[in-house]
Amino acid sequence: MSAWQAELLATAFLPDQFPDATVPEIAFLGRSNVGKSTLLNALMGRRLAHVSGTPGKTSSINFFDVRHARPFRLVDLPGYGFASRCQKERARWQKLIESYLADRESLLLSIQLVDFRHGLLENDRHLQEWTNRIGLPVQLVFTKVDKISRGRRKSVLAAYHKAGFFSLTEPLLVSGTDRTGIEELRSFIEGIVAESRPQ
Ligand SMILES: Nc1nc2c(ncn2[C@@H]2O[C@H](COP(=O)(O)OP(=O)(O)O)[C@@H](O)[C@H]2O)c(=O)[nH]1
Ligand SMILES: [Mg+2]
Repeated sequence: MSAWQAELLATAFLPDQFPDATVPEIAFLGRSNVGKSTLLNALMGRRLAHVSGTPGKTSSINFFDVRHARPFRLVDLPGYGFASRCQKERARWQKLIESYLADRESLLLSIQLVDFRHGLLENDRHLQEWTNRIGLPVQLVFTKVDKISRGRRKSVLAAYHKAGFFSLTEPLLVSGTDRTGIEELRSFIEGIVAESRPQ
């Protein structure tokens, strides 16, 4: 399997800027700096998403069209948990994310990214409770696994299992840097799209 052919379709700062919901969508969300842009770029095989050393920069939702036998979209949601954003800006951004996740009829699944070194932090858990309450399926994906040695990964994951979380299937372990788990995540997403009803 090779990288997907993808292109940026739309950037939305407001719900009325969302493109028509004509294609199945997979949304990516996580705390700022979790490695979301790096992962999206690894999946798409192109630097379409902006990688930043400064967390909390992106406040728009970006829609990427993936060319495929069954076309679908990857949706890059703004990172959460960045405290120093001003309150008004934070409220706008929360409304934007929530209106997308709660109302988007073409949304199949959201992929929640969590840094493998930290596990689920308080705002990750709040998001899990909220998505669970609105009935949105969530797949957990742990990022930056290259920062933990192979030998330790199993016990780290077991500790997170013990602490508890919601995930559609067993969490996937990925690294956008050394490409661990990228092919598995691609197949997982293609499987979700293949199982979905035609729109
Ligand atoms: N070691 C390691 N660093 C990563 C990985 N993914 C991202 N980073 C670094 O983490 C920082 C934030 O990455 P970015 O993709 O912009 O995160 P985002 O804010 O979630 O979009 C950057 O300095 C990246 O180089 C990874 O898989 N492994
Ligand atoms: Mg980013």
